[in-house]
Amino acid sequence: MAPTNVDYSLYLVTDSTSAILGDRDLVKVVQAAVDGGVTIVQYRDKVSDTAVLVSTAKRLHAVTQKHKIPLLINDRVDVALAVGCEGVHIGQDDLDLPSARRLLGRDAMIGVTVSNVEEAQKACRESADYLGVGTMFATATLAKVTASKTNTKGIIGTAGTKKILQAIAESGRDVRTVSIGGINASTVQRVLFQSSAPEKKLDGVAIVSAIIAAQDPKQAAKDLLSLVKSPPPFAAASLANTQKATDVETLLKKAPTVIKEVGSKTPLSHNMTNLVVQNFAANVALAVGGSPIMANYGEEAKDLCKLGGALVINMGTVTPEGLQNYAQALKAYNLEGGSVVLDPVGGGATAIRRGAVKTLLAAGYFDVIKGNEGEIKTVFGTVVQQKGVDSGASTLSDPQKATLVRDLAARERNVVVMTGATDFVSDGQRTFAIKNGHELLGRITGSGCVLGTTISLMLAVCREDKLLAAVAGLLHYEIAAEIAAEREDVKGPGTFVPALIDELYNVQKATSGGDISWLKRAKVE
Ligand code: 3NM
Ligand code: MG
Repeated sequence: MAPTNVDYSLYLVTDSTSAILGDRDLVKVVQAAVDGGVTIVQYRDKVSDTAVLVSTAKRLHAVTQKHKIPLLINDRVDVALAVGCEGVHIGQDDLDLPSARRLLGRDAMIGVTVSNVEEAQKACRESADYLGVGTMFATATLAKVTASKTNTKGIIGTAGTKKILQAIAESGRDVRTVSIGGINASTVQRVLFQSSAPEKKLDGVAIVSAIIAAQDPKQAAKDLLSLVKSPPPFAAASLANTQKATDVETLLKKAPTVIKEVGSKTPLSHNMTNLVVQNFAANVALAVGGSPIMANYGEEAKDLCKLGGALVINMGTVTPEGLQNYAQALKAYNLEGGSVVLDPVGGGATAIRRGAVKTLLAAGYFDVIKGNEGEIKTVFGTVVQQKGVDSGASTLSDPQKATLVRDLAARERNVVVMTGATDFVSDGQRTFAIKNGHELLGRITGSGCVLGTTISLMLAVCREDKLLAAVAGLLHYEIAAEIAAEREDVKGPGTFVPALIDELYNVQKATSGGDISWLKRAKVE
C-alpha cells in the first residue's frame, strides 16, 4: 500500500522552462522550498533528455529523503523506477493508471490530473492515491509547457473543483486531492475555503511559479504554508462563531442590534458604483447611519480597506478599466478581511457583462452577492437575456428561486440575495423569504443598488453572521420604503425618493433609541 499519512498541504511542482526557473539551479531552488516547508515534490520536466531527467531526479530525491517527504515524477514511470522514488503523477494523456500501477507496484504513490467528475471517478475506481484537480485559474505556466498538447484543459475554478469533491464524497471512496493552476499567496486561502464541499475538503494546493519563480523560494514556501494552515481573513469571524440565528424569531430579535450598531459605529461604505446612483447611494449610506465614500480608483482600496468598513462593487456602468479597479479593490479587502458586496447590475444584458461577472468571481471572494432574478441566474451560469438592467422575464417559481439562491450561496460559500416582490436570501444552509418592500421601489432608479450599500453597512458591523447582516439590511430598507410610500406627502416616484431617505434615517434613529415598533411589519419566513 502506498503511504496513507502523506501531507499534501503544500505540493511543489517543478518547472524547467527558463522563463520560470531563470538561470538558477533547480535542485537548489527545490532545496530552499523544502527548507521553507513544502510537504511533497513533483519533478516535472517536459523537455530534458532521459539521462538528465534521471540524474536530476536522483539529486532531488536526496533532498526530499533528507526531509522525509515524497518525490514523484511527472509522467515518466521509467524515471521513477530508475531513481527509486516514491511514485509518479500522470496526466490524462499519459500512461494509464492500471499500467503505471502494474509497473510500479502497490507501494508506489500514483496521482492523476483530473478536470471533471468523470475523470475523477475513473481515477478513484482505479485506486489513485491522490488527484491533482485543475485547472483552478488561467496560468501562464501550463500554457508554456503544454502548448504542443492537443487537449487543452478547462479552467474549472472553485465551483468546478467543489463539484468534483462532492462527487468523490458521494462515491464514498477515499482519495486525497490538491488543487492546481494559478494558485499563489493572494488566492490560496480562498481556493481552499471556496472549493471545499461540506463532506470533502481539499488536502492541499499544488504550486509551480509562486514558489519556483519567487525571489526567495524558501520564504515563499514558508508564507504559503502558513496561509494554507490558517482560515482566510474574510471567513475568520464567521467560522469562529457557532451561534447563528437559525429561525425567524431569533433573526428578528438580532436584526435591530445590527442596525443599532451601524448607528453607533458609523462604518464606512466604500462604493465603487455606477454613474447613475453615486449621489443616491451616498445619501442612503448616511441615512442608514454609515459613512459613505465613492472611490472608483482601485489603488485607494489598500488604504480604505483598513478602516473597518465594507466595499460595494456595483458593475452598473462597467468599463475595462473599471473592471481592473474592482479586481484590485476586491483583493485588498479580501486580504484585510473586510466585507465585499457584489451587485452584478445588468449581468445578463450583454456579453461583456457576462464576462465581467466571471472575471470578478475568479478575482476574489464576495461575502454577499445581491441581484434581481436575471442577475442571480447569470452569476449562477444560466444564460439569460436581460433587457437593460431590468430582471427580464421571470421564469422561476418561488421554490425555484429559493433553491437557486441556496445553491449559489453553497457554491460560493457566501450569502446570496435575490430581490423581487419576495426577496430570497440564503447562506447555503439557511434560506429565508422576505415579503417586505413596496411597488414604488420598482419605479425609481437605483433602488436595488442602494440596498447593496445598506447591506454593506450591516456587514461591516456583523461579520460573524453575514446572513443576519443581509436580513437586517433588507428589513431596514424595505420597511422604510413601506413607511415612506404610505406617507401623505408621497404622490409618486419623485416624492418617494426623499421620503425613502427620510424613513431610512427614521428607522435608524428609532432603533438606536430603543424603538423597534417598525419591525412589526417584518414578513420573514
Ligand atoms: N498542471 P502555476 S496547471 C503543471 O491544470 C500544471 O493540471 C495543471 O503552475 C493542471 O502554479 C499546472 O505556476 C501549472 O500556476 C501550475
Ligand atoms: Mg503529464
